[in-house]
Amino acid sequence: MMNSALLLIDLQNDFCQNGSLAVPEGDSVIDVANQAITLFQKRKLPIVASQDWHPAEHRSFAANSGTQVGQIGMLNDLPQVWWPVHCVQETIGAEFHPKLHQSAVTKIVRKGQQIDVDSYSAFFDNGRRIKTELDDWLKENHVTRLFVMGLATDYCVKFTVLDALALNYDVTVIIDGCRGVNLQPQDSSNALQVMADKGAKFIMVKQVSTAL
Ligand code: VGL
Ligand code: ZN
Repeated sequence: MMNSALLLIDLQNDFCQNGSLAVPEGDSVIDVANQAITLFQKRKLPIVASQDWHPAEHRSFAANSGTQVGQIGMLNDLPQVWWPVHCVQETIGAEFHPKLHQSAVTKIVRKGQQIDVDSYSAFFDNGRRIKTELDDWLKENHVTRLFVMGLATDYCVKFTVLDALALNYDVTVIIDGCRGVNLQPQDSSNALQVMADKGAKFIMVKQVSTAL
């Protein structure tokens, strides 16, 4: 028997329309998230949401590192894409999308608080030095199977899925619930390919109820 949880990645205003790091069609996944939430709620299964949660001084922000948005540099010995200011703690941009049924969320996991390291994955920072509370929480709740969706396919969804697989979770990506930044046009399709190569399964949200 595998215990499933829904893992919603960064469904926050700054990644949606008019946000500072708006993902193309980002808003369209909110409705998909709500459909999945209803299914998990009915079965009393956990619903976890990650939240990108940066201090205003975060060094992944181009403005704080004297760099250009979208360029790549180094931060603390790690390759770093320079981002616009986004998901600053306690701002509207960091809040979940207003249409998300967030009262159904069982657990919120915040990431990216450390000023000099980015944190795409909901499990670890990009240097894999610090673990968030996600893995321990899932283990305490006997979760072995994750249904993952959200923003952005080519960053936070990708790295969360790869870490989940490395931690031996059974991982299914709800593909119509994901959208990517696509700094390069193929970034999201490449990310999905890497996830598949490492063992992730893909389904559409309408197939979730029979997969549970
Ligand atoms: C994300 C870039 C920077 C994401 C977060 O949620 O995919 N991308 N911070
Ligand atoms: Zn971020």
